[in-house]
Amino acid sequence: MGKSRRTQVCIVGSGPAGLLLSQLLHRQGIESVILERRDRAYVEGRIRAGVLEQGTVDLLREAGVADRLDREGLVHDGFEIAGNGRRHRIALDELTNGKVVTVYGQTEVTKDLIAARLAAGGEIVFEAADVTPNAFDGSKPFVTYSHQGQEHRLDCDFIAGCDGFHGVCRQSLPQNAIRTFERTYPFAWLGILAKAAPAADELIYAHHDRGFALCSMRSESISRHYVQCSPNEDLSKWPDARIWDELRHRIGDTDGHHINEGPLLDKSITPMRSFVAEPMRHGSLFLAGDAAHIVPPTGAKGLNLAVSDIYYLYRALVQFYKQSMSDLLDRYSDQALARVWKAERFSWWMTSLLHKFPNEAGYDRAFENRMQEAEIAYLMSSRAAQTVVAENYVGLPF
Ligand code: FAS
Ligand code: PHB
Repeated sequence: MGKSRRTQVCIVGSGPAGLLLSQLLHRQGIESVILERRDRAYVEGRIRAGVLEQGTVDLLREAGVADRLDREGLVHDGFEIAGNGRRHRIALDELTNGKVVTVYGQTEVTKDLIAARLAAGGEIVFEAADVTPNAFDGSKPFVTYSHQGQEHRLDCDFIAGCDGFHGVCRQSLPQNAIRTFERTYPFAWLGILAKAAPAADELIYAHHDRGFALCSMRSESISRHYVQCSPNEDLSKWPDARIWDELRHRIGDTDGHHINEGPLLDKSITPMRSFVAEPMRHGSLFLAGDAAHIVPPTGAKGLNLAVSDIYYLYRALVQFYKQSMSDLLDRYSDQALARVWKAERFSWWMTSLLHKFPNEAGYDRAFENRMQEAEIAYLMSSRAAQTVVAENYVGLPF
């Protein structure tokens, strides 16, 4: 074994979960090292989430990384649902006594966190290969990895598995140590990032007979749109013109919003799944973010759930190091999962309500399609139903 050294918390993965945990711990004088498989450009270039709950904004402020977010983030106090030939605005602030969301790309959150970590002398080992968690059943875990041809061993007190759905940490757990729950959906999202003004001032979620569509944004000059497609879609069958045409059909160009075309900066397919691994702790290894759970992006919960996991894990680690207590660490998995499952429910419900489900062989979905239409009509007519949507969309309390 080559170089051997020690830190307090070894964080695997430099996505939002890993970076935010490292930054929050640093501000409490707790040392961490982040081991990241990819290079910095790849991590900063991934185009993903766009809507931040208030709890996420508050924690980014507490981490001292929200200056640009506060300058450039777009505060939204409502969004629209289109369906059954109508549109209805969900007035978030009115329905939740003033709560709102902020539109600010995950890529920007990641860039702000990486810049803050490096400016503070934080250590992010990019292009760390063969990262392997060891001895996490006991109190002397360590992580091995290779970097620039050199083997390394990093001894630590805790391992934070922030390495996403395809990461190594959850896969390193003994099969009988976790129980998983999964639902895959018979559709995906084709997402585009375009140099074009947004279709409207707020997001529009559309249920349509041709499939779901979502018009979102990143700024006044950058649009982020999605159309439902098949899970094994061939991107080459979706030239730009077809995407713009589908968006126009599904959203409906009417007064108050208009699909503005422009050059595409990105075009990609996002699979849709609901997934939870229980528990989120195994000995001195703690899973957080996509490493532990996945939601379909319809409810804009993925990034925000990663942040709430970090809120619980950060507080627990501070209690351990500052007060030599571990009850919050012992409660981490139950506390995080209680909020995860509520967000899983909302994301599953919003996905089931707004997407067009294909008829399966020998099963006619005519009744379910009418149920969708009836639920959308009820949602548009009931303040109580809109309040349920609004309080979940702005984010349930941590
Ligand atoms: P991440 O996956 O962001 O980060 C994990 C990190 O670990 C990555 O940098 C990875 O390279 C690294 N890693 C993996 N394996 C490793 C290993 N063995 N060793 C070291 N490092 C390793 N959410 C929304 O709310 N709205 C959206 O529109 C939305 N769109 C999405 C589109 C796509 C294509 C994907 C995949 C996800 C999307 N999400 C969306 C969810 C997404 O935002 C996640 O919830 C968020 O990135 C979770 O952050 P992390 O848990 O940090 O995981
Ligand atoms: C986005 O802007 O990428 C976005 C917004 C809301 C969602 C999903 C994605 O529900």
